[in-house]
Amino acid sequence: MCNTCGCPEDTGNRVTVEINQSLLKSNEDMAEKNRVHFDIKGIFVMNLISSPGAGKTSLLEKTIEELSGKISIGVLEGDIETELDAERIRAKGIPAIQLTTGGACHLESSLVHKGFHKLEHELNGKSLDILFIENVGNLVCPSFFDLGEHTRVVLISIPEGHDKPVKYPKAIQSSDILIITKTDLVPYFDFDIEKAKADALALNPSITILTVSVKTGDGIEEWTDCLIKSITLNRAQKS
Ligand SMILES: Nc1nc2c(ncn2[C@@H]2O[C@H](COP(=O)(O)OP(=O)(O)OP(=O)(O)O)[C@@H](O)[C@H]2O)c(=O)[nH]1
Ligand SMILES: [Mg+2]
Ligand SMILES: [Zn+2]
Ligand SMILES: [Zn+2]
Repeated sequence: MCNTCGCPEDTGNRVTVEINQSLLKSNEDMAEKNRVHFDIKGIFVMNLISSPGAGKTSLLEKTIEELSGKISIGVLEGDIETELDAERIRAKGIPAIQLTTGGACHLESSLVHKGFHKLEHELNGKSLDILFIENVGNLVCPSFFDLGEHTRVVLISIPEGHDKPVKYPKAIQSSDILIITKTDLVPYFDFDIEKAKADALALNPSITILTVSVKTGDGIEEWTDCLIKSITLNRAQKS
């Protein structure tokens, strides 16, 4: 794990380990506050994590196309630099706040807290059914930082290779849903979907696994059904 993010490192340096633990603890405290904020407002929140380019924003664009008019959606877009992803979401008519970390390789709950209040201000009293948080493209560090989400979703795309679940176990173990993306590319890569699924289930037996392609639309209905069910279940649990 990298030095800048505060994730645990095997440096043998007790001071570094203590600082990192305190950083993670303060992140967890703020994540709990975020969850309370979300629950008071009745908003179901998903945190999307993946390597750069696995297809997080593309999946959000497709989801918006399928569900806008049926449910109200908001997005917090995490990136190191630029407003590009937030602009892509806004172009679909959905409110989006860009969270730029200025170098940090993951989102932290304090930045999400600020972003959520900014989004609320923009919404001007309008409620949301679901808030997506797109994390910084990175399959390592975002796994260690709770943002206050209800559900964490990890995306692994076909070009990345089927060994990614075993090589990045924390991403699988800390997530509720695994989405294997870009399945239209299966003919061009040696990606064994059944192996990736079996490895993910061995690491996390309760993980839900979906396969999608935003290019062909394969698996998108299962994904949007899963979203609607999650929103409904979250509401029933909180009422
Ligand atoms: N063939 C194919 N390409 C896809 C699919 N989904 C996304 N892409 C392409 O993959 C590239 C990256 O997609 P993004 O949605 O920007 O990926 P991301 O995970 O949001 O990337 P970062 O925010 O930079 O981490 C783009 O060129 C997309 O067009 C898919 O289902 N099939
Ligand atoms: Mg993106
Ligand atoms: Zn890092
Ligand atoms: Zn607040």
